[in-house]
Amino acid sequence: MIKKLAGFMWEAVVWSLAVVCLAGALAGWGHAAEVQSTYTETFETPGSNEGGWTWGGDTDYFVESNGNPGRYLRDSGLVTFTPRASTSFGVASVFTGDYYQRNVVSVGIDMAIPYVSGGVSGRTVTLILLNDNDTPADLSDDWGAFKVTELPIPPTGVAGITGSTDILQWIRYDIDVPSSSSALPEGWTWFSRGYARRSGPWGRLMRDVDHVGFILGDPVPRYPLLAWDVAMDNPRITTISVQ
Ligand SMILES: [Ca+2]
Ligand SMILES: [Ca+2]
Ligand SMILES: [Ca+2]
Repeated sequence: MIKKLAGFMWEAVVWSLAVVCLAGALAGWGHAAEVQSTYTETFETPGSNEGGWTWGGDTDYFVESNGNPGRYLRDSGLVTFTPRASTSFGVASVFTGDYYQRNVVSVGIDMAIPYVSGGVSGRTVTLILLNDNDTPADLSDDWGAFKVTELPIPPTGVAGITGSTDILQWIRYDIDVPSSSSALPEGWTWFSRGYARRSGPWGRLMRDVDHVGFILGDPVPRYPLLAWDVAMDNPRITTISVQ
């Protein structure tokens, strides 16, 4: 009998909670809530690399600890003017696709520069978004836009060593993407590899982004060729949905 009564009371509690929830839902009727959500590739699961993030060479490797936090992707043998942390060409993922429909508000990444062979002061991070013109294997006809931010690239060098592992100086970057803008947003510049298309509608780019990249510098000036040791963790994309 006591058990039965307890069960009944529990049921009553559940029902009253349900009514409270219903009342809350009714009170909020007509007020759509904007919910912001971020997808992050933390690299914590071995073998997981949504979007095929790479430093562009073929010498990327995963390090098990001292990321931001945990596992991260590093390239210690990169020789280039401007390293780029990017998705792989031809790989569809949560980081690419229809930014307009998904209401993308920003993309982000954490980066560190354990070593570089020359001076890089004054450089800032650039975000580039490209459409592959439906030919992912042919980079010459890609087009899109980039934004040179005012965010300095990470400090160079390591903060120390634990055991045999570097302690890196991680910097977090989140860069706005005005996916619902009707024209090229302020601060953005059109990009075309082949000069066949010097510009394109921003709306068309936002509906079909095939490639996302974070460049350690401005893509336009000519920098000296340098040897780099670079690291990335937590590439992410933030969207807003109305519920
Ligand atoms: Ca990680
Ligand atoms: Ca292409
Ligand atoms: Ca496409």
